Amino acid sequence: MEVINQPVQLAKEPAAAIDQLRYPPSPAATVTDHPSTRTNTGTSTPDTSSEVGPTCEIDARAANPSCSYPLAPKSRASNKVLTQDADTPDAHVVRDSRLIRLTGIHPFNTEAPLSDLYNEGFITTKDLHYVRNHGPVPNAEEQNIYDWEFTVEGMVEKPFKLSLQNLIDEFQQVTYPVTLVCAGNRRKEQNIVRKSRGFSWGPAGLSTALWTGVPLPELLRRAGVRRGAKYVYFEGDEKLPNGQYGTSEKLNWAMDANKGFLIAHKMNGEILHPDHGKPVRVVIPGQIGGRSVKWLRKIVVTDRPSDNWYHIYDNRVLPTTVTPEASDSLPNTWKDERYAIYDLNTNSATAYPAHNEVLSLDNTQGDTYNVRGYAYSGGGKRVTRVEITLDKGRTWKLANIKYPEDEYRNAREGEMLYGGLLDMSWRESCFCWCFWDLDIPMSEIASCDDIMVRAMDDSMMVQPRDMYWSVLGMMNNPWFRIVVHKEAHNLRFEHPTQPALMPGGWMERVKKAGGKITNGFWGEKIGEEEEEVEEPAKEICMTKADVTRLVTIDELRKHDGKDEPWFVVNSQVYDGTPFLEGHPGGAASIFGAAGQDATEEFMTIHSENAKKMMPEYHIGSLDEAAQKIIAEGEPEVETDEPREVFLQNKSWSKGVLSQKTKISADTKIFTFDLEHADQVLGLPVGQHLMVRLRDQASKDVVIRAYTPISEGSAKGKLDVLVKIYFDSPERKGGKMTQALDSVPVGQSVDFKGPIGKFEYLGKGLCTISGKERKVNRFIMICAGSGVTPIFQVLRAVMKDNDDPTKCLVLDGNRVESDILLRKELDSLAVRNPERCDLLHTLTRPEAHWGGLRGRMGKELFEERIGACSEVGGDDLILICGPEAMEKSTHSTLHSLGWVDEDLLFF
Ligand SMILES: Nc1nc2c(c(=O)[nH]1)N[C@H]1C(S)=C(S)[C@@H](COP(=O)(O)O)O[C@H]1N2
Ligand SMILES: [Mo]
Repeated sequence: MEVINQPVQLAKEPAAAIDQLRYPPSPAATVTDHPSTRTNTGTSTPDTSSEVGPTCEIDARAANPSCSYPLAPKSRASNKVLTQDADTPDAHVVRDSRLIRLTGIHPFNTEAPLSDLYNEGFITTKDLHYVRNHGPVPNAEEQNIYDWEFTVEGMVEKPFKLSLQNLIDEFQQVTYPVTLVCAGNRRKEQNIVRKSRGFSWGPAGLSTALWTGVPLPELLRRAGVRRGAKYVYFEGDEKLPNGQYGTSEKLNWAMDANKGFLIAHKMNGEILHPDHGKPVRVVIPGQIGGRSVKWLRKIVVTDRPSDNWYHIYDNRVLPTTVTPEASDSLPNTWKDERYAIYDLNTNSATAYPAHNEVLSLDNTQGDTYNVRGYAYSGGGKRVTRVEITLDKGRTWKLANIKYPEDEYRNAREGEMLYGGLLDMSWRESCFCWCFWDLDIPMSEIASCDDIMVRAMDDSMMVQPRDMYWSVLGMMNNPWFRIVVHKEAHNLRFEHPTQPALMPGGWMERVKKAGGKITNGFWGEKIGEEEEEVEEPAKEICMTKADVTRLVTIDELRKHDGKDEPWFVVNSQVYDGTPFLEGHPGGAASIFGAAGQDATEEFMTIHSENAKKMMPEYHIGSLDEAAQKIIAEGEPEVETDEPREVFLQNKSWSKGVLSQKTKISADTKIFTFDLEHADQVLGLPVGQHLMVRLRDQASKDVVIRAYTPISEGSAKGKLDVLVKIYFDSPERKGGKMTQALDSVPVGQSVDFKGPIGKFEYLGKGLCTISGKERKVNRFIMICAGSGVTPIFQVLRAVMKDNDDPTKCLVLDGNRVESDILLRKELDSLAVRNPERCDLLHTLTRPEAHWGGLRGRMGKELFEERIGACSEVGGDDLILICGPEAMEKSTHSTLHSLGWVDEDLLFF
């Protein structure tokens, strides 16, 4: 492989000249060229200036009294660990109580009140710097922070590991100001238009600090980048639901000193604050904050963009046509690099007038008001124009712009700040926010309806009037609009939104009043436009209007058997008899509820459609005495007699979680101990059980049906295989599966059952809703974790050598590693070649995959299953998978002539 040690050599330019261009000669420049010859100051002597904290300000000023560049205002010395954080994994982090929490208590995602942020000036203190943490903050203090190590590896000649101490000792340090902006800045505005998959940032999701560290090109040069490498991946330390936080960048940007990629270990002259990456982070100027990986552990040079979950499913702007629901099934859209955000877009917001600021109109003749705020652009571009309109964009006024960043460019040659070279004179790029302001006569403000601002950058791109809404709600940058209200002798100003769940702002107000915010006129009525008022979600009525009968507890209790099973939901009494056959959960689950209050199970398991059917079965309501008895709950019947069978259909039995076995990235087998070693589970083949637990976060009770993978006749133990749908920053995961995953070993979970309308009796005989049916061949179609009930039936069929029944199994997955119970399935097929035909098909197979490819659609079914030859014949199709798959399978089978009589959906 050809070696590119210094990409500059490819350009046929003298390397030294380019280097000089990038790093103008300075007293320390030679050190950079020969890092190995530099005398190491010894591991026990960390950079002392970092401990000096605020006095750095004095040092910098003393070294250069003429310097005019801003330094950070003083941080609050009194900050300590906040009581809110005490019970979280972040109990080691000292924070400022002014920060507004956007995602509850934990993880810590916060912005300062806009006025406070603006008032701090150009450099933000660590107290008010916005924070975006996907998970817990690593505790770097668990070791000496200077021993913190990270690697430089991948497609490099000389991979190496570096401690923070090495980073400080062996490389030239630099310092410069950078504004970090979260891609979600101003997202609340998008969320009001339409809920996106992201939490609600106000306009203060940005901050500026002086970062000290080593330019990334220096590290990459030491490692020697190999030919063919095109990307560089950064990975953080903290463990998150979807793996480590990591993201990649284009390598040629990372190598380019103009782009300013920095490996930083100081912020405003101090050791990094834990929330901001203590002790080492990446800082990538001009780009969204999401690329600046904190708590850095790995730098990996690669030939392709990262497949880290957070690189794919975070920090993207998908086309505006993609809805949150649709995005779930568009992995290729997510992976499309064109939709990944790197450079920031041009944006601006108004800090003053502040939200709810009130101005008296008395004696203001001749006065002006100084309207002011911030603006920024991306990729090093400069904000070249800021304009204000008081008449909805018909006319504009030019605002003044201040660029404090320029003041650092005037530093003397070789000037040091916080132990790093302050060397920006050669770099044209603008990596920081700027401030704009304009004095506007009070008379004009008093007579306008709104004040709007827009900025333009040096490529003449101007902020748009209209919002570009997208699934993740990122990069929101339409004109920032403040509404002016005239109230008696006062003016009151109203910003678009307030951050997080805080009420307030014209957007919310306009929407509630039925205005359509995206109509091009900020939701104000134009002409005869129809008002669209959002319907509040309606409670579904489950009662029949003319039912007046009062039911006593004795009456209810009489109907506790298979004969006329009655059950109670929300104090209303229903007769399940007419629905025994039609119930998708089988008659058994109605029998299970007979004579009882089934509110909890019913409400958590059933869809809106199911609820709509309820009036048909409504026969009365419980009388007061009965309601009281039900509300107080049943006394638990305790018996000393050890029970033979674990599952009961009328009461919950407790299984104790004894083991969690991880079998893939998101799938685990949960093993429960039954009440005693000889107790049988008691689950007929083909049936399911209900699992009940309490979600620790919301305290809600959750109930779901599962099919265990242990056999129904198994004794003492119960194994349930569960794919866990983790929460992601932008999407709620599975409530049940995550709650189950967080149950600690040793804790109990409730089970009840069996339920289900299908049962396999053996030798081809089964029952469906109680009716017997003889089957010669099962056609089993499953996907993902839908394999579990299929597996249970398949195993029972194959276990009995005298059972002549055949099985065709079609198991669809995405990639090979997604196939669940692979070994078990394959071994059943291998041992029964005559009877078991097992086919795996993958939609995203790796190159070496030798099995079927593609979706489980018409083509596959036609070829493998064929058309239905006889309705109610010898074939029965069992189907289990995600809802979308079940639906499409249903219609495809219909088109092949199969009818519902021969289909069974688990
Ligand atoms: N390791 C790690 N790095 C991370 C994140 C994270 O959660 N973990 N969040 C990213 C995002 S989305 C942003 S906007 C910035 C925020 O940096 P700050 O918290 O220092 O302001 O950090 C980025 N780097
Ligand atoms: Mo972010």
